[in-house]
Amino acid sequence: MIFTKISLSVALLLVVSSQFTAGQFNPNYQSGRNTIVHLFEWKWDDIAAECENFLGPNGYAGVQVSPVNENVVSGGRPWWERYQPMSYLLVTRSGNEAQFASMVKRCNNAGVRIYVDVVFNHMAASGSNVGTAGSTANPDSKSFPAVPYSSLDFNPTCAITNYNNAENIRNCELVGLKDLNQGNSYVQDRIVDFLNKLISLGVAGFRVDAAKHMWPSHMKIIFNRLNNLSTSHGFASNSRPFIFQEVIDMGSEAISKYEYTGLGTVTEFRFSDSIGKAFRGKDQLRWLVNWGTDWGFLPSDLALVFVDNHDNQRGHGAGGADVLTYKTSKQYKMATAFMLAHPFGISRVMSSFAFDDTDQGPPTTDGNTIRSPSFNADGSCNGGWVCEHRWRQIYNMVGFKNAVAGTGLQNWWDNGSNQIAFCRGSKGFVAFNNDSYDLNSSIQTCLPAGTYCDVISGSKSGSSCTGKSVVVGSDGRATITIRTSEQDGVLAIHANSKL
Ligand code: AAO
Repeated sequence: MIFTKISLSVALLLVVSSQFTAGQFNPNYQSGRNTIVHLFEWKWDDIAAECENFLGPNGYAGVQVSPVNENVVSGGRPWWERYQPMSYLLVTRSGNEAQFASMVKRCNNAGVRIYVDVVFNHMAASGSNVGTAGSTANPDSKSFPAVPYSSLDFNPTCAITNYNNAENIRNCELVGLKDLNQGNSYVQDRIVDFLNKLISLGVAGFRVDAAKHMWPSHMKIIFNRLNNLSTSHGFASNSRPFIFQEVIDMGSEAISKYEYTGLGTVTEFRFSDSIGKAFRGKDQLRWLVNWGTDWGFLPSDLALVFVDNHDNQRGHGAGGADVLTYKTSKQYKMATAFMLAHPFGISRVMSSFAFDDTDQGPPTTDGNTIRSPSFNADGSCNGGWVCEHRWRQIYNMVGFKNAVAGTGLQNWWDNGSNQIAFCRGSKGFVAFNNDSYDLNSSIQTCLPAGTYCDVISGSKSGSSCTGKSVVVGSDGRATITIRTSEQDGVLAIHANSKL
């Protein structure tokens, strides 16, 4: 009898905990939406308006927002001050708690989910001692009274010096940031309270900063204690927060990304590196025929993929000269179009502010207050904001990805070099030309006969197309032309761009 009771409760526990972990892989998108955009350093009020005016209407699924909790105020206001927590009060240069709560609500109502970049590996480094909510701390003595944390809550002081040693990576300080001990139950409580508060405000999940620097066994305890997503914010009951962990694993260090895949999805930095090399011409595009796990990537549903992120676009993290950014716009748009056309991975689009100096913070009105983006007649941004997500070639491919959802890749075509094309079921077709000569060939598009608007060179507007039109014959074939003189090296047509 006792035995049955115990085994029953063990079984129940197993069911419950497996449900918990299983849910953390689902991005909780609203239906028909498939792409996250990182609105790096945007203010909450501006994100709310962007959800309503642009992201919702253009089919974006979610926004990764910059860290929401109080950070240190650093001289010159570099962007990276936000990765130095002072407390878990929700006050930053992006806005306060009321503004954050209002943004989450307005975005959910617009069909767009919010994912918070959460920093709980560490607290601020020595240096400044005042935060964006006015809290003071003494990082030198590991005293953060606004949490409160004391020296008892941190690992002993030592520096990360050896990426071939897991203990050093996880128990020592990343660039001098005071290293919290997530094995400590008091620290776990503070982190769980912080994350559950965000869940109560309606967020859909978390980007876990510096996950590589924390023990997976500690993170598992924390994630399993998170509440289900809030049904009052429109999530299905029993939905688990989506987790994507920042783990840089290029294949040559002590820590493997596979140590984290039991907990949630993981950022796939090899994707960023490989796609940059390919579209910079260091790899022929024809080799992309087996793009995916054959390239050393995580399985598709575990891989959070991107062309660039806020670190590697400016040489931080796993940054290399091969990473493509807005600064190399033709190749960047091609790589982004490939990411969004291809079925591999959970895709994230980067949205940057322009910078020359890699420490430079976002545009401001007075050196401190973040400036709101303003918009040109064609919808693009100005005022120092690049807004890649508002580039036609990018947002129209977000629409392409939505239109072809659920289909596989088929009918791969290439010219033996840098001209490639493929179909997504009978819903979409895309072609790329990265050769130094024109593409002009008859290719199978897999689409029903008709005239389609190329969503790269223009957009469908009523019954006409502002860009190139493509005529698909009754055999599914079409003459595809991408000249080297054109602004873009891509052509894309899909079910919803039929004229
Ligand atoms: C700032 C100052 C520092 C100062 C510090 C404290 O810049 O000079 O000491 O404050 O006062 C961001 C900035 C930092 C900034 C920090 C705090 O990037 O510059 O420090 O805020 O304000 C590692 C981590 C990874 C981390 C990345 C930047 O593993 O988690 O460094 N990214 C996240 C955030 C990031 C943030 C933090 C973490 C901290 O996205 O924005 O920092 O919250 C190897 C390792 C990687 C390691 C890199 C960099 O990478 O594998 O794990 O990333 O080294 O050290 C090839 C290899 C690749 C290798 C790379 C570089 O690509 O394939 O594996 O080379 O060697």
